[in-house]
Amino acid sequence: MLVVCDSSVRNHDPRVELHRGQVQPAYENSDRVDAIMAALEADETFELRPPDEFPLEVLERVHGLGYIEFLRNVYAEWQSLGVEGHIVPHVWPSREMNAEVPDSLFGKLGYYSFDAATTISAHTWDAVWASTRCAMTAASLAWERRVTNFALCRPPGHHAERSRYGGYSFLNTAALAVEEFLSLGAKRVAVLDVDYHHGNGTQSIFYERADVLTISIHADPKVAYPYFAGYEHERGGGAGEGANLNFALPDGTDWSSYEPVVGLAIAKISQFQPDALVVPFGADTFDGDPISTFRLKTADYPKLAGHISQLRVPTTVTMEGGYHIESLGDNVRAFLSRFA
Ligand code: OKP
Ligand code: ZN
Repeated sequence: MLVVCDSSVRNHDPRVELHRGQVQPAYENSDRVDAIMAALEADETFELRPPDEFPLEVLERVHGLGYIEFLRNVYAEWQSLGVEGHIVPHVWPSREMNAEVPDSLFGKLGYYSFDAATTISAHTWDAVWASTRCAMTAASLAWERRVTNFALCRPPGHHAERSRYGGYSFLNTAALAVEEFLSLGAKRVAVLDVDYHHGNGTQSIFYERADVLTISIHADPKVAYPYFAGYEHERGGGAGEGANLNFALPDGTDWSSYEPVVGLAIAKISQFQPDALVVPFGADTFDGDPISTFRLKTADYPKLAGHISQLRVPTTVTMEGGYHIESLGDNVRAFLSRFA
């Protein structure tokens, strides 16, 4: 299987994360990529290649221009303030406020984000731009060769909205893969998000679209991040009514309760008859994941992939979460091996 990857995704360095009232080492760190790379490099069935070049404007298929410019410039602006410490927003517009983009960097940080657990560092832009190029290159090659392949994206992307970052995500790699498929001639594209967390960004980007079916299987947002999206009553709006589907599962979900839901999602995708598929994959559904509560085992990932591969359409898997470093390489390889 082809793996599109770029070492510069290692250079996004959040260092710290605000977690349960403590500033602690970030769960989402570059050890994750190293673990996945080591596992795939050791297996000769995977062929690694770098991403292609793309013009920056491709990002406007998904993201707002003001947001793109903000992300490109935020670190330089931060440095010019002469401030110490990590770039973390501390104020957001409430629902009562009619927000406009403020001039102050601290105001802009709140305007363009939705949580305080997602920090920006010197090379965040280079990393997230490389990560999106991995996703778009993979989609383009999956389309051309009519195969399933893997974009080793980092950090995650599926929480990123059109103009807001959060949930460790800045640019929505899965959404950009969808748009790449559409630009190459796909008429309908499906997204099956199997990260532990709801893919709120991808949902919101395509919410009113009838040509993109978004399905996410995740922990119930009543008790799990992102809390404010991922409910089952969210079914798409306008022309996209019915083209978004959420499966919200309880703490402790294991393969025996996860698998039937995968079956429902696959049936729905089959009916939709997509020309291509994007699978934002998180290994944070794993039993040992430090920030999650599902109970999937390493041996369950090939079974999950087996269901998905029945769809038989050009498919790009984008890497999302997964924070149990010791098992991450094995889990990703186990999942991908069933497609290879
Ligand atoms: C990203 B992906 C506070 C908890 C914040 C954010 C979870 C983002 C998960 N430290 N949790 O979907 O794996
Ligand atoms: Zn996740």
